[in-house]
Amino acid sequence: MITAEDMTKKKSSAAAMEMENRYGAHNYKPIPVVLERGEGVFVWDVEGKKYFDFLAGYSSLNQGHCHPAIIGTLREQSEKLTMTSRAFYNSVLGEYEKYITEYFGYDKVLPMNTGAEGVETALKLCRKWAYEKKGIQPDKAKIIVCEGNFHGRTIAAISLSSDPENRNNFGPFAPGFTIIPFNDIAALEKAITEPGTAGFLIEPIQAERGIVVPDPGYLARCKELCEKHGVLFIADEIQTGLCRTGRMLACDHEDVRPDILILGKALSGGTLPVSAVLADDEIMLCIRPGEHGSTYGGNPLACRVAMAALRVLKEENLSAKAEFLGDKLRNELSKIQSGMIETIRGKGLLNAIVIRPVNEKDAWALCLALKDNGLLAKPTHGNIIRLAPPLIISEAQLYECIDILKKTILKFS
Ligand code: IF1
Repeated sequence: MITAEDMTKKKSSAAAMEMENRYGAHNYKPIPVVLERGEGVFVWDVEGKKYFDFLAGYSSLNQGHCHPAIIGTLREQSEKLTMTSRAFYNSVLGEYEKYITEYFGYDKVLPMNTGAEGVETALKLCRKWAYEKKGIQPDKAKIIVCEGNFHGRTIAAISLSSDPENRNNFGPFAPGFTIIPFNDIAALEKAITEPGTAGFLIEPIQAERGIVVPDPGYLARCKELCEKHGVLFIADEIQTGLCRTGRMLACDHEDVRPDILILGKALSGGTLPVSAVLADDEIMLCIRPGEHGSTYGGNPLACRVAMAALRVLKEENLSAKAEFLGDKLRNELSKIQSGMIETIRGKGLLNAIVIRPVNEKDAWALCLALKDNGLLAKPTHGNIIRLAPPLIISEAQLYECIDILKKTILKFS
């Protein structure tokens, strides 16, 4: 039983973990650390221990924890007007819509909240366009996706997933999706000719799968095939976008302009859920008043914060930083002489170490040891450890982290 006094006194990590275990759903298995404060690349646990954050909120913290410009904007707008719903206009939304559409070069934006809502919005836009512009038979639209994808946890997003863990006992699933191998042009060439094909939804790098980077030229070839067959190229840049891979968008590495662009996570600089779907009028105007939306989509607080978060990306030149420091990180990690390291891979500051378990020392055990040494990371899919710090990390801080990684891995080997 947690007493009222328990709730007020400063919680120890153990007490906080026990409270989550007792009162919260068990839909996660976190690394056993209880964070209380964040600033830049650092977080502190409730006992005051300091860590480098090498997960950065799954790339929602590209600008770092509690960025002063973003928090200042959040604070100012939060004392003025936070929410109107879209039943009325508000004084910020139009300014934000102009800002973000000019920032990325699209006619229009549809503002949502979570990444999954952004993906759902893109799927609905693609289907609407298929029936109303491409003339596909009602309810016959097909959208091609890639094996190993992660596009969220909604019923549609898991319907197009190939991962049993995301799907198991959540059926029945939504129809209309074709799964092909990632990084396989021949597979797309074949699937894209299927009658009713309307869209191709892809993560430019498969992050959740373990930072799987496709061959150079793959994205550009996919876009060419989509143009040739009148199929929409839909880029899920929720995790790869916003400077994470060394360009504003991962698609920019190959000069690919998505027909529908989905953003999320760092769009708010890690303050609150903000997502956005961008497209040109021919696609975006297929949705008419009353056909789609959400309670919080386009609220004035989210709009102000998103503009501040986007401004920071450019003003602090974070894509160039991610490119420069990412190369350093991969180069230094590849020098570590350890049988535990199978592969180092990534782009910009979206990287992973694939671990070869030595005895019972696996990726989880290594992450616990890294935690003890002051660096927080977490395995994805078994023995792959994602390494994705805030992009504002300095070169000196990066080298401190490389030393922690090296020391910890060598101690394991
Ligand atoms: C969890 C993963 C990462 C995403 C892409 C859409 C979404 C995500 C490419 C949905 C969200 C998050 C979800 C979070 C952990 C994290 C994750 F492991 F689940 F897959 F980052 F790799 N498209 N990814 O990465 O966005 O609705 O969450 O805002 O569910 O555990 P969301």
